[in-house]
Amino acid sequence: LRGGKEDSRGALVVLEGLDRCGKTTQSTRLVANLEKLGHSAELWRFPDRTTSVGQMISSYLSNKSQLDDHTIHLLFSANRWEKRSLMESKLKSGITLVVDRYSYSGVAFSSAKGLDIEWCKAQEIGLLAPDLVVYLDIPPEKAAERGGYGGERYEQLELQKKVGQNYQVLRGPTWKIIDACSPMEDVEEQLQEMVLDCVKTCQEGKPLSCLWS
Ligand code: DGP
Ligand code: NA
Ligand code: NA
Repeated sequence: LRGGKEDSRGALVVLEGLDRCGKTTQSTRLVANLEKLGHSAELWRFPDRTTSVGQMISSYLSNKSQLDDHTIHLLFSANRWEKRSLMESKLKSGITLVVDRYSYSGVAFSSAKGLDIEWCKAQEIGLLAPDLVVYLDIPPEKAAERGGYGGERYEQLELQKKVGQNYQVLRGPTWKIIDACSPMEDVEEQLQEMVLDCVKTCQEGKPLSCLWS
């Protein structure tokens, strides 16, 4: 019986975009707004730098260590895999997860460095598929102007341009685009509206699926 209470679950919502598009601010506000409206929600982010794999990633991003491009790709992917079962149990217990970056970052950034896109995607097969991907769209030049980049490895205009092109290739039916150059309050409002819709269909029993669907 589809739509019964036993099928009810939280939504898996992913925010994607170039560095400095506003993802972190918006995902934080979104979770606070969802909770205010009585939904249980958690903010997650990838890379999750708190795990031991995450610490290797963090050290690489801050240029404290060097790794082969394939190796770091597999670490980013492993960092998502190590959270998969917790992710599934949270969703099944009715918690909506708002995730700041996911597999799309993995593919968009690594293929921008020259790795084969299909090889990049293959490492993500079987991870949970988001119910909604919101892309905060900003021209790379505008993002670079926003208070300057923080100096991490990928925060360079030429690379970000390629990342933006790769994101376009990855767009699919679960994607919604928001103009990240709009006033912050407008972005917040549009995002909340999209997510509430998605939360509702998941409460009604939309089945979980896996990447790449
Ligand atoms: P953030 O903590 O959101 O600033 O992300 C750190 C940086 O790592 C950012 O430039 C995006 C990049 N990134 C995130 N996920 C992946 C991934 O899976 N693979 C690669 N190559 N880069 C990623
Ligand atoms: Na960053
Ligand atoms: Na990641």
